[in-house]
Amino acid sequence: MKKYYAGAAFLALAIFSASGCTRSGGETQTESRYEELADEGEGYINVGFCQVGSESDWRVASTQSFRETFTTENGYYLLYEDAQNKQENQLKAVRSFILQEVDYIILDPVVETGWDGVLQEAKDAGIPVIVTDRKVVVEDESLYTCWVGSDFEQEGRKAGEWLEDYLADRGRGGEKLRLVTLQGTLGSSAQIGRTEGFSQILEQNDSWEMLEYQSGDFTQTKAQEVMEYYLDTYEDIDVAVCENDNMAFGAIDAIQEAGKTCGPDGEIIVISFDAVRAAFEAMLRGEINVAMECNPDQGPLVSDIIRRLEAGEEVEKIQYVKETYFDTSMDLESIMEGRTY
Ligand code: GYE
Repeated sequence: MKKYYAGAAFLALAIFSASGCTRSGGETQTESRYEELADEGEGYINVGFCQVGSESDWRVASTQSFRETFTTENGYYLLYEDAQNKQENQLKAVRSFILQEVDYIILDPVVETGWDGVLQEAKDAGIPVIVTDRKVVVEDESLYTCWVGSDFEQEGRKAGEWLEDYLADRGRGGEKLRLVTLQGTLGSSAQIGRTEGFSQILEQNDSWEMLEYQSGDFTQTKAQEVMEYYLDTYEDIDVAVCENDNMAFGAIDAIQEAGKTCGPDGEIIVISFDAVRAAFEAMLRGEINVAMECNPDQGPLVSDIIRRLEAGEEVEKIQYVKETYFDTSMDLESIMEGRTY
């Protein structure tokens, strides 16, 4: 077990000063803070987890999964950083984890690129990095130990295939269709994969016209603005593809405020991703047509990887979580009962 070392405090201070986080009391206070961490973490597996932020219900469930898994009862001491959706905050957090000599770094990267430098630093320090949920794209794959998360491209493809089947079942196959997409944070794996997967099916349907793509940054507020703009700009919109549930909620607010309707009995088909509890409720209210499942409960999977690494075992480089989808033709109330998020 590595321990935090007091010398790191001075370097850490430099980082926090640069980020404007120096506390009153300066050097001495910062140094003692790390000495405290050194004591607290002793005897545990020290894990630094760098989370994306708290932009959505999915993210809240993800944070809960990691916090509930990486507890002292389970043998872990967790250092948690919320990056507030900014890669620069994540770079600082990873560097501070390195300085504190944690045993493992868990990274959920906001965007895919720009990680080579800091991951090389972690590798040089001998700290394994487990990437979770979103992916990193790096020149040298040995810069991280493994990745566990969702197959976003498949989610996007399945959403497109669901739409094909839905229309065919209603005798609307081949009908001219106007779609808009509310994309997630640009450059994030969830956005890239979902956009790409859906567009593969879009290309196979000549009668579908994608009017526009705009990012709602995975948030309800931003998505509502984007949908308001779409409704002002385009007279007829048949489908809103929302790359997460919270953006679907924002889109629904905009649709209803514009005096339009959505869902299975409405004018606009709403396709969503994540399938959090509030999305089930929206489906039960008849506002969302379908939610492609994305499982945020990845803490236990990462813990299992760490346990295997601790035992000197090999781990698979890429591990996908199992997922399905839910739509209003299903018995949603009973499905909801067995779900934790
Ligand atoms: O879909 C969205 C969140 O990366 C899968 O991030 C995650 C996405 C999720 O903000 O709700």
